[in-house]
Amino acid sequence: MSYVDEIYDRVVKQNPAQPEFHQAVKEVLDSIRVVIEANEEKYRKDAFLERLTTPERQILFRVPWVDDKGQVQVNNAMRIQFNSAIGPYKGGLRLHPSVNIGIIKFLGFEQVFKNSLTGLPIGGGKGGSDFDPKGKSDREVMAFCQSFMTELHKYIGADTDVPAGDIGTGAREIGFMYGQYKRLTGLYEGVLTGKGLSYGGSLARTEATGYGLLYMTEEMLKCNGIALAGKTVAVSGSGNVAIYAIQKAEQLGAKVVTCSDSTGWIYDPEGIDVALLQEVKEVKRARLTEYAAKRASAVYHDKATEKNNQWIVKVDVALPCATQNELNLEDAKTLVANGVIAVCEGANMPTTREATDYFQAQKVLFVPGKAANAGGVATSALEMSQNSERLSWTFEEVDAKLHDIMVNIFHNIDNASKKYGMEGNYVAGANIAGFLKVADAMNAQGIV
Ligand code: NDP
Ligand code: 2IT
Repeated sequence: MSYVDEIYDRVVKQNPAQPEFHQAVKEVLDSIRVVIEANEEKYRKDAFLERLTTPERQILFRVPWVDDKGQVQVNNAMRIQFNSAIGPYKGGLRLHPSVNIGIIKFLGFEQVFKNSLTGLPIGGGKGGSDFDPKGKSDREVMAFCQSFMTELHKYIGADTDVPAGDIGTGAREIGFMYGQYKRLTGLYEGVLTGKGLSYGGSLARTEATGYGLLYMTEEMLKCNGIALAGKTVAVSGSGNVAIYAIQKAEQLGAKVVTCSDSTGWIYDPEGIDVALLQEVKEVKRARLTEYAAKRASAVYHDKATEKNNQWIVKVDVALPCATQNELNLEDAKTLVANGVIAVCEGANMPTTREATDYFQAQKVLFVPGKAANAGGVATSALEMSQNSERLSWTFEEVDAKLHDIMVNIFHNIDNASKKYGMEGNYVAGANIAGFLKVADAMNAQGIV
């Protein structure tokens, strides 16, 4: 059996009941097979793939906190420090009831290659908890965040591991966590990114993932002879990534006609009103029904009563920005039948493997999340730089750097796809280009 296949079997056996982790590993291994098999004995002797697919460290802990009724609650939490070959562990913290070790491991594994693609010195990690911030009071969220950080602070630091936001972790949660870290350690340092602007955050970090996704989409379309302006776009999600993806798409002349949350989705043929969406989601933390109630052109579809989702709408470009495996083969077939040209992933692994393969077989331009959503973590790395030099850059400076980084990532993955004989396969290009830098650093540092 080939080394790559052996390793996939090993990962499945050693990490039972972690389908998302298996899925992420399989996609990377399938892409880098061509690199590994050119030098298989050396990689095998060094147990290279065993090391690549096994986190350097996994920290599991409980988070006790007291709710508003005086009842003690206990959540499970974790931080996976996956790979530090090219820099301190870097990656978000997810707060969502679906969080488990397999999901955080898949996210940490993806982060290793994503962070490598940014060209910046950041290793890969991820963390989170099955705590659900939805419906909790600010005091309850603070109680959770303080207890979470009381344990996590032992393992992180500006030069060791720098967490950030992800699903359920936004500016409010990062603020509470930062305050507790500072109180426990006495250090005023860049240990978290996505901080508020008044205490070390970077301008444009809030917008970065969504904006970066659109810079990537625009460059990729341009290099394929297609203009983004004038195109119709479907976005899923209505959180941090989705909101700023919609805003930038509209600034670049596209019309975004959908967005969603976990309970329903909006079809708005006039184009999503971003200011209204921000008011509903960022200020009121409300459901999309409130958007529909205030916007005459919007139609609300309830997921509890309707089986369909936003992928049934006829669009040129689809940008899944909610969560993993939210776009399946059936959705892909509908999008292709409706003439979709491009799919770029704002979320992490939102497209199932079957749907990804179908898009590629149908010649739909497809950019995977580890390249397309890398603008968020790249701007986090820019926040780290600003914190280290005790300076802050203007919005325009950070945005210009973000734009350059996304354009560079596109050309890097495009070139890798060509070099390895898979022109236009940006999945293979991203996995190979991301892998090569990490592999080089791991090889140079010996068996550690
Ligand atoms: P938010 O928590 O801000 O928003 C998440 C959005 O997705 C919400 O609209 C949420 O709806 C919806 N959603 C979440 N889980 C589900 C689910 N299980 N089913 C249906 N809808 C769901 O998160 P972000 O926007 O930050 O993250 C979105 C995606 O982007 C994630 O995959 C994340 O890992 C990825 N990402 C985020 C980056 C960042 O900088 N924030 C950087 C790179 C990638 P509801 O409110 O109803 O739960
Ligand atoms: O998935 C991701 O890249 C993020 N959630 C952002 C991580 C970061 O460190 O900014």
